[in-house]
Order: sequence, then structure tokens, then C-alpha cells
Amino acid sequence: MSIKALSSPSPSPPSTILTQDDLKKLAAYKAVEYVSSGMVLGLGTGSTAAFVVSRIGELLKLGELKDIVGVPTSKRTQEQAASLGIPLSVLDDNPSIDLAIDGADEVDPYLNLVKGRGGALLREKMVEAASAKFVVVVDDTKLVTGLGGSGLAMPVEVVQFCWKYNLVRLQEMFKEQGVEAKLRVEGDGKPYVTDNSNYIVDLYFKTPILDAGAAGKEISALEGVVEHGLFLDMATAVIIAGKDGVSVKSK
Ligand code: ABF
Repeated sequence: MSIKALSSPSPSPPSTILTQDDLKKLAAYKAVEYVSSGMVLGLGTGSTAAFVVSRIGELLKLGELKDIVGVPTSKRTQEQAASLGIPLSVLDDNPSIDLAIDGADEVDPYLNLVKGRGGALLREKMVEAASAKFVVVVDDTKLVTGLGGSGLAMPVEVVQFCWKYNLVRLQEMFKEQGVEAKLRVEGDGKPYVTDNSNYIVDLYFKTPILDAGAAGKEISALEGVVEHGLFLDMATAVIIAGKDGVSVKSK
């Protein structure tokens, strides 16, 4: 099914008050319309992507989808998908993925994204880069005019050995934009450790990132950085659920 075929808005949801979870579910269910039997699927991480995974599990159980192979983007998603009986594989056995569906933290008007507040940015970026199509599912609170503009974290995954060096260098890198860099910690104060055993330095921008393309390149060039949460020019389509219904934006 082509992205264009789905680009008209869906019918409005019922006029009851929809919770944010209802909106996430609406976006997720719409995205699953892109899935067909026989596909290798990149399975995203986060609360919106979890609705995608459970819907795929449901359709497999009903026999409406067959022969799906999922490539999860985190251990969390792997556990959820396995519990639903979704056949799973890994990127190395399926380096060409048909379609990935995942959430995002921010979406700009050009469909560029900030991702990784859920901590799974490295595997997400690998799986989504390997996918022929990448469909993003969000509720409309994720829309921003410029990346970094929500005032929330833009994550950078770094190796444990030099996390402080990376934190200091990242803060210097964006000094003129007044960035605050913080090591991500758990509730108990211990550093958050990613599925690939790295740490995360979260960057808090006071204003939207001036040139996200240049910023992404500069961050990637810093020794010790594993990956960053700027997903630029990767999304094929973004499905947005809001109180007026579901719409699809595509390139
Ligand atoms: C993943 O989950 C991440 O890239 C992003 O950080 C997060 C979005 O989570 P949610 O759908 O729960 O808002 O997609």
C-alpha cells in the first residue's frame, strides 16, 4: 500500500473526550493499516508503539495477518512482542526491513524528529535506517515548529568510559544556545544504562536547535558519542492523532 493512498484524513473520532492514550491508540491502529502479511517489521518502543505491537499481535491471532517477522528496537518491545506470540528476529538476520513503525518525542513541519526520551534511540535508529518505509505515530502534543523547541530532552547516547568528557564537550558545543547537558539517571540516582550498555546525556535547549543537520553532524563527530536523538530525513510518513481526528503527513 502506498503512503499516498493513506494521506487523506481519517473520519473524526466519536465526540467523547479522548484521553492521550486514546489518541496514541488511534494513530497506532491507523499505522497498522500499512502492514501486510509477509512483511519484516521494525517494532518501535514507547507507549504509542506499544499500541502498534499489541494490535499486530491481535491481528496475527485473528489470522488477519500472517507470516510477520518483527525486529524489535528494545528489550522492552522484544518482551511485549514475544508475549503476544509475534515471531521475532534481529537486525543482523534481517538487514532489509519492509516497514518500521515507531513513536517520537518531537516532530517538526518537515517530518524531522527527536527520538530517544524512552532510551532506545540507538536500536531505533539502526532498525529505522534499515527500513524501506518508516511510519511515525504520535499524538498532536509532539508537534513542534523547530526541533529541541519543546524544552524537553534531546538525548545523546555515549559510552560509559567517557560520559563526563562527552557531557562537557556537548555543553560547550551548544553554549551559544544556552544548552544544559545532564546525565540521565534512574529514580535511585544511578545512571540510566541503555540496552547496549551505554549512558545517555540529555541536552536541554532553551530555543529550537538553529541548524539540526549541522548539529547532528557535529554531535556524531565527537569521539565517545554512540548515537543522537535527531532523526533527520528518515520518516516516510507521520500519523498524527488529535481531537479532530487522525491525519497523515508524508513527503
Ligand atoms: C520511542 O518512544 C522513542 O523514540 C520516544 O522517545 C518515545 C515516545 O514515546 P511515547 O510514544 O510513549 O510518547 O518512540
